[in-house]
Amino acid sequence: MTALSPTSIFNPTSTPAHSIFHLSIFVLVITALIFIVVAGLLTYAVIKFGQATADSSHEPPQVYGSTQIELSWTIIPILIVVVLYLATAQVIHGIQDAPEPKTALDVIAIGHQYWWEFRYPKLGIVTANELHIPVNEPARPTPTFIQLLSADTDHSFWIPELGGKTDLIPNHPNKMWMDPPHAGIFLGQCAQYCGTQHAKMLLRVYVDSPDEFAGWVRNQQQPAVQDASATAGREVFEHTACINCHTITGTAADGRFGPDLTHLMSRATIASGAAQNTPEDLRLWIQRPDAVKPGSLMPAMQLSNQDLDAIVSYMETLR
Ligand code: HEC
Ligand SMILES: [Cu+2]
Repeated sequence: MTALSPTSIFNPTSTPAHSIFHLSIFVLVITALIFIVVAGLLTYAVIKFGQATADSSHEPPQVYGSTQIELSWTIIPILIVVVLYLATAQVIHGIQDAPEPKTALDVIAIGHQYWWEFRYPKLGIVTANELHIPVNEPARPTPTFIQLLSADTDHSFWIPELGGKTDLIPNHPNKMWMDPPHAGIFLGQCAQYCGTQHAKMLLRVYVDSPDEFAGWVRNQQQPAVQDASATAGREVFEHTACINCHTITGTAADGRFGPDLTHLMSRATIASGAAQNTPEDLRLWIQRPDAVKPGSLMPAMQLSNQDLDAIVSYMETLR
């Protein structure tokens, strides 16, 4: 198969995605067989007996109250349903009750209108929208176990190639896991309508080689760099309401309503994939978030051009 979309459900790359894919093919085959048998019998009957004739001897024999026929149309469907039920229950059990190995990576994903917060409690990392996880190696399994929470309303976490869709429900922690066998970028999206900007609530998962992942972790664990060339922008930032909604470690900013910006430049996109992380898009975003994502919960801060430029230069130093 070529040219599959990056969010194709037909290209499973992780154990849970594989078992869901196989189950869906199995269900599809059984239902296709039922369709062929029923449609075949129907076509046969229409062709054989569809023609009205004056001679009523053409009518097939009429059967009344056959226990045999009634048993067969009761038992066969029951068997089919039992088989489908058992196959589904086995897959659900295999995914939901998989034991978490000691070497697994723990992540907490929190859905917000309209962005994703990712916390790595054991590593002391907080980031947004772009999730980094290590490749799973059979020799030393490092699957990623994700606890799913919500800060406001219902969302749904779905990376079709890596795992099934799982909801993030307020006050009801859910979990899911994935064990991708090779590196790459996997895309996904919020799959539960959560408000105006639900469609621009994209997800990006970087599956890194062990070395790349260790490097990423080291960088994320550093406090924000204090770059002397950006002091002016930092001043403006620290004296604006930005700090009530955003965190930058090592500064006065410790808000949690919006994404952590400590390592903003380590992300390829901003605003949950709504724009690329370029100086131009970043400037536009800070000036008028609505131009990028109408209805987003970040307000336009009415900064002067000078302050805006200073803040953007400051943001560019947050590697
Ligand atoms: C009322 C809270 C609030 C204030 C004040 C605020 N922001 Fe935001 N900001 C948000 C929210 C919420 C998002 C996420 C929006 C989305 O993706 O839908 C965001 C997103 C961002 C992003 C994109 C981050 C990413 O990784 O996607 C940047 C950069 C940003 N804000 C910078 C600023 C700056 C600079 C200021 C001050 C001039 C500011 N914000 C003021 C709430 C706020
Ligand atoms: Cu959502």
